[in-house]
Amino acid sequence: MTKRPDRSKFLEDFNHAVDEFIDHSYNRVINISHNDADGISALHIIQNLLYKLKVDNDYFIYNRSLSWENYLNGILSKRQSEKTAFIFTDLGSNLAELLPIIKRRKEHFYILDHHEVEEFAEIGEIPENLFFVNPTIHGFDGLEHISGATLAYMFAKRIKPSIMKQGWLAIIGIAGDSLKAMDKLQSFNREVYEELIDEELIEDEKGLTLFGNMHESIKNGLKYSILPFIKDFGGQSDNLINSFLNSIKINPKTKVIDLKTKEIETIQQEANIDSLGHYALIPQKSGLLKFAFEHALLINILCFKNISAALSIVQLKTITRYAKDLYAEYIYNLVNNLKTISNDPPSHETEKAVFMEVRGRIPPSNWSDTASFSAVNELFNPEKILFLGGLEKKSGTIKLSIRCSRKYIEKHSENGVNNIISGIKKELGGLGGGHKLAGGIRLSLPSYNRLKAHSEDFI
Ligand SMILES: [Mn+2]
Repeated sequence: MTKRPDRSKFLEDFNHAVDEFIDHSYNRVINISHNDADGISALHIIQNLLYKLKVDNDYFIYNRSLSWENYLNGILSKRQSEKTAFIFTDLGSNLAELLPIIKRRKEHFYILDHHEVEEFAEIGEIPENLFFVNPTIHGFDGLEHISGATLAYMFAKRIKPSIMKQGWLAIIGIAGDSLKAMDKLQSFNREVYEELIDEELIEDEKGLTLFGNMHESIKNGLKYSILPFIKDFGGQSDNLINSFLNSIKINPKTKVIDLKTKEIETIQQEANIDSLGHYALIPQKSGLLKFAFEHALLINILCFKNISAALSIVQLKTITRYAKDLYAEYIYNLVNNLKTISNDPPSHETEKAVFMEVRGRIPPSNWSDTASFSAVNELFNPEKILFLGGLEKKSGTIKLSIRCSRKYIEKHSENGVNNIISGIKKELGGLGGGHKLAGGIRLSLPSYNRLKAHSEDFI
């Protein structure tokens, strides 16, 4: 699995898909995308392309709560046409599920995804009506090297170069998925990032990175930063943080982005944080929406609360009161959840796994992000796999967010979260999938209990 990225193999798939898409001049194109910031950004890029091409189009958002069979049943029409194409963005790599469906259809399917493919070697032949573009099968990292929106951007821009103006959407996708400062980007993510800086479509800045609150004062930055989560200040009282800042002669009201180099040095030293990095700004937007990371996070938040608000915020230049309130509430909760995770003992711990059953302590809509930010901030033992979740009332199943640290992947590169999920599904059933570092699964209660009792068998 840790093979070197093979760029020419990937570009072969990519160019083939682009050529086929251009050659077929479809009458109708339906985009299916993922319900997160990366997926929503990819969706907007493809919608822009289809608008420019003047193709009749439609879109759907898939949240993985149904099997592909059941989900597509409601979308695929009885009448089949070769003049219709489906473009899947930021999803569609569950090939074992999807291939039997695609084989029965006349429509063409373009899958532009960066999630790992389960057991790709065993998939067999790809049907003729499927154009499968996934850089992870050629050794690329789906988080650092290329986001779903980056791939959608590359595809759309190849067909219509003027799509470059929508390139900032790719940066939203990258910021939402990679959870890293922009100086850590590699490969296609980096190339697209630099291209957009050169074209002045985005701005790159260097400074103290307190992601989640880059648009705020240093007082709120320390209090509500989620990347890094600052143990001494995260979720603490204003008084405590203000007196700390006053003691080092920094005005608590100074905006994070206005801090001088000397002040940044002092804060890093005195607060014992190491958080100097690059961040991206979207020039045509203002306030929170100007900051790529915060904008992406806001889309992720809205995806859970109000999918149409998530779709429309992308078009706005300034944030709505509704979205602003949701964001503030979310950050407040997440910071407190991270405090809970860093203070509370696990519900169950084995040699290789940490189970956190958080129903009642953390609201279900926060599980996935609490797990992600616990992992990137290493709030649990980074040598172990985190299973965080509990009973989801509406589905009656146990919903688990599964995470591991980058440290873990460096040691066990062949056995990331996606492989663990595949193994669990094979033995215990359930629905789910993911990346090397992050994924999710829904299990029945008996299956969950078996997982807990025999977690070592799956890791
Ligand atoms: Mn993605």
